[in-house]
Amino acid sequence: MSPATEPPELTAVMPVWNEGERVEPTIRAFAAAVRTPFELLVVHDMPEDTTVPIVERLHAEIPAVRAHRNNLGPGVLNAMKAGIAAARAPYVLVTMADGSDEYGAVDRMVALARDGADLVAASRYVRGGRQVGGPRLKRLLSRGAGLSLHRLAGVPIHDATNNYKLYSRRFLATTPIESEAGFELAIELTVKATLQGRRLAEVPTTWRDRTGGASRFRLRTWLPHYLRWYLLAFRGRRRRTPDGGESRTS
Ligand SMILES: Nc1nc2c(ncn2[C@@H]2O[C@H](COP(=O)(O)OP(=O)(O)O)[C@@H](O)[C@H]2O)c(=O)[nH]1
Ligand SMILES: [Mg+2]
Repeated sequence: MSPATEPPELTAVMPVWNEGERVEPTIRAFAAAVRTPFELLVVHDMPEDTTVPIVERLHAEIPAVRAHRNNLGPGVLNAMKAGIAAARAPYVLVTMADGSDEYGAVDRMVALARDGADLVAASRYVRGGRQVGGPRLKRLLSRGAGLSLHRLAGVPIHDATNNYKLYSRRFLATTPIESEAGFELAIELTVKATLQGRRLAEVPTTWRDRTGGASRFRLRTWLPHYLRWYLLAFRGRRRRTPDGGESRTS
C-alpha cells in the first residue's frame, strides 16, 4: 500500500501541545495495535511545538504518522477541528497524545462504524471500562453527566464526555461544530448524533491520567460550555429536531 496516494480507512486526529518525547510511546502503541489502514495526524498549534521534531522523526519510520499544523487558531478545539477538516478517511478517530487512551479496541470501533454506527464511543462507564487518576471533581462530573444522559435523556452510550471517539465522515460533514471552548466537542457531537436519530455504539475502555507533563483542562472555564450541550439533550428529548432527526410526540 502506498500511504501517500491510497486513502486510508481511518484518520486518527491527535491534538498536541508541547508533549515532546512523551508522544512517542503513544504513537508507537497506536501503530502497533491498529490493523485498519490509517493515517495519524498529530495536530500542533505552532511550529515551535516541542512535539513536532519527534513526530517528524517517527514519520520517517512510520509514513502514516504525520505532523499537521492547525491553522484555525490556538487551542485544543481548533486543533481537533483542523484535524477533522484534513481527514481523508471515511472514519475519524479523536485521541489524545498523553497516553490516556488505549488502542486495543480501535479495529473493533471501526468494525462497528462499518456496520452503520455514526459515532463509536470508547466508554469508561460500562462494564469492562475504567477511569484511573485525574482530578476527583472532574471524574465525578464526567461520570454523572455520562450516566444521567444515558438514563434520563435517551443518549444510547454511557460516556458522552470522553473525547476518545470515532465518527463517520458523513455525520461530521453534515453536522456543524458549534463548541467554543475545548473538550466539550465530544458531548456536543454525542448529543447531536442522538437528536439526529443516528446509530451510536460503544466499546469499554480504560482512561489513565497522564503521568508526565501537566493537564491543560480548565474545568471551571469550560463547565458552562459542557452544560449547554447537556441541557440540549434534555430539551431535545421532548422535541427531537436538530438536522434531520424524527419528530416525536410524547
Ligand atoms: N493542539 C493543542 N493540543 C492541546 C492543547 N491543550 C492540550 N492539548 C492536547 O490535548 C490532549 C489532552 O490534554 P490534557 O491537557 O492532558 O487534558 P486532559 O487529558 O483532559 O487532562 C493532549 O494530547 C494535549 O497535548 C492546545 O492548546 N492545543
Ligand atoms: Mg490528559
